[in-house]
Amino acid sequence: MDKAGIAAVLNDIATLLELKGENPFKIRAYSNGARIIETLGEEEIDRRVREQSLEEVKGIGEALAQKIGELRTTGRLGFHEKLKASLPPGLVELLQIPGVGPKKIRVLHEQLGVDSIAKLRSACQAGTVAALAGFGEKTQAKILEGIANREAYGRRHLWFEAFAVAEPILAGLRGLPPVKRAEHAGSLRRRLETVGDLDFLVATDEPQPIVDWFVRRPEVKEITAHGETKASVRLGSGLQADLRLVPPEQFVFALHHFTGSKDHNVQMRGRALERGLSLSEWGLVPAEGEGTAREKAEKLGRKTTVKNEAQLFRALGLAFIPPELREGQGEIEAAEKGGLPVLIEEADIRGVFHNHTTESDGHNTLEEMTRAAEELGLDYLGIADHSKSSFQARGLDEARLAAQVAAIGKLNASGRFRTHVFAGTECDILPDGRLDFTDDVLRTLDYVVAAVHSAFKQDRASQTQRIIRAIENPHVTMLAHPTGRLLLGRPGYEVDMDKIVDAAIANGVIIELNASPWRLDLDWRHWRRAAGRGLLCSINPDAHSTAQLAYFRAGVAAARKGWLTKDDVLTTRPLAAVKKHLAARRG
Ligand code: DGT
Ligand code: CA
Ligand code: CA
Repeated sequence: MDKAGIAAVLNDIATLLELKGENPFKIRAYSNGARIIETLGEEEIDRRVREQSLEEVKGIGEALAQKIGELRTTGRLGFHEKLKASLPPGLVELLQIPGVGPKKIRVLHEQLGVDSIAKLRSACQAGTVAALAGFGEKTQAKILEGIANREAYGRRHLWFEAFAVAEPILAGLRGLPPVKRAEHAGSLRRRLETVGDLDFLVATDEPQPIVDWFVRRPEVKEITAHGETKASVRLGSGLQADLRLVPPEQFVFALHHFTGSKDHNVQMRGRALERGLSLSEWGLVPAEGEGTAREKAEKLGRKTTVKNEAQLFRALGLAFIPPELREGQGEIEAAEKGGLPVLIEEADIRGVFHNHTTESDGHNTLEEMTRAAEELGLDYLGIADHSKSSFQARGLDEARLAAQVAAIGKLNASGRFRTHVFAGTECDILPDGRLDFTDDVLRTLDYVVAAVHSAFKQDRASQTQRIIRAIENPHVTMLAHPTGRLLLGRPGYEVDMDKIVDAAIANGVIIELNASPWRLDLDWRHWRRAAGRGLLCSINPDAHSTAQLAYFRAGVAAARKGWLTKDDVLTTRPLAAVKKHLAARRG
């Protein structure tokens, strides 16, 4: 078992022991052990298990060393399994309800037989929780509210929407006089496709007025924590936001720490230790010597020479790692070797493909879409309305498509807009992999986006074969949203993405990065390897209105997470080069 797995088991043991009411020192030994194991290298763990020298690591006692050894060599731990079996499985879940800690859970379980969230809700509704010693009406009401909130707010939020909520808050923070610096952190700054909560970080010597400003924002629905250097609130949208305030000299370290990801941080701390340094939210200090990392950092205080993140990375022999890449997926190795990509930027985008008009299910006309694209400064706009099989989206038949092609030709010839319009189609891939239009029809278009909109439930092999058949059609320029997933909605259909990427490369077909914030499909986790093998990307907003053309920004964020450079993306190329690419494709 790898160290992340071992740490997870140790943390789980700590929680289970807490539920059993075990001695706090014993509990802390396990949670400390989990933290320590994450800072060790995998090779070091192997060596120490072999040499039975884990106990020499500070904070790991004999009992813990034996358990880590068992997990490492067998992947299981008898002690953990017995402990789990001794508690009803629903008890652990109860920990997720705010205001319900291990102590209360024990009482609820012993006195009322509560061992699940559903039973806890019934007990509250029946009023029996309020009657317990140490609970009362207020606690009971709070638990019920917590259960209701968990259902309403327990979900994650789309990055694009969360970012729009966060921007004015950040601007507001930056405008407050005592604020020296303010940034987003967490998954929002890393531009993960969904975020759990918003994280804000502020550098200041005078935290109180800033905390007060934050909790009094009009969009705040509930204050969940209100401290001197920290606050948490629930916003109207159900989104939770955390604010942390630190002294200016600590800002860079806190920013790096609270940006995460956790995996990235664990690797960075390990790297610091190899250099005799201890990296934490407080600072970068010598690992040896008296005192905690925090005490040492506070002693160094304003003398720290690290003033920005670039200097923090440099202090560990690394090039600056953009937040989007901080997912613990090889970015540190790349930064060490000077192998980080020069990531694509919003300003690199010259045009957008795969957009809809009122001819199918869009909300704006061809002219309105073109004007909006021009206002965004785009050199070209690709229209691709639905094809006839997508009747629910008012898909175009051959005659309406021909009329649209003529209208686009006329608009381009009129010279009314600086933005060139490409005529295309979002052509359905039929269940057997044939396309919705014949080759003779497809030939009349500038480009073709092939898309699955039906028969999602085919088995993996047939679905893969179906899509590959479409890719092999010489008229297909790009494949749309290759898994069909809707974030927070439905998972994608089953496909062998490696095979699809191979087929796209072999046939010179582009795969889109559908930039709709609900899709972001193909997922960023695939792009680094796919582009490395030669796959060309197109960042397509799939806009159904003029406002949605701006979705390309969410696409650029996802592309950056996928390590993509300007050269990996068709839509960074100038109009002439794109015309040439499309013409060559049509042969
Ligand atoms: P989210 O909010 O679930 O989308 O993900 P993050 O990455 O924003 O996580 P969050 O808000 O829990 O914490 C922000 C960052 O703080 C996280 O990326 C790494 C760092 N961090 C510091 N201490 C901890 C810790 O004890 N646990 C976790 N999970 N993260 C920590
Ligand atoms: Ca967060
Ligand atoms: Ca947070």
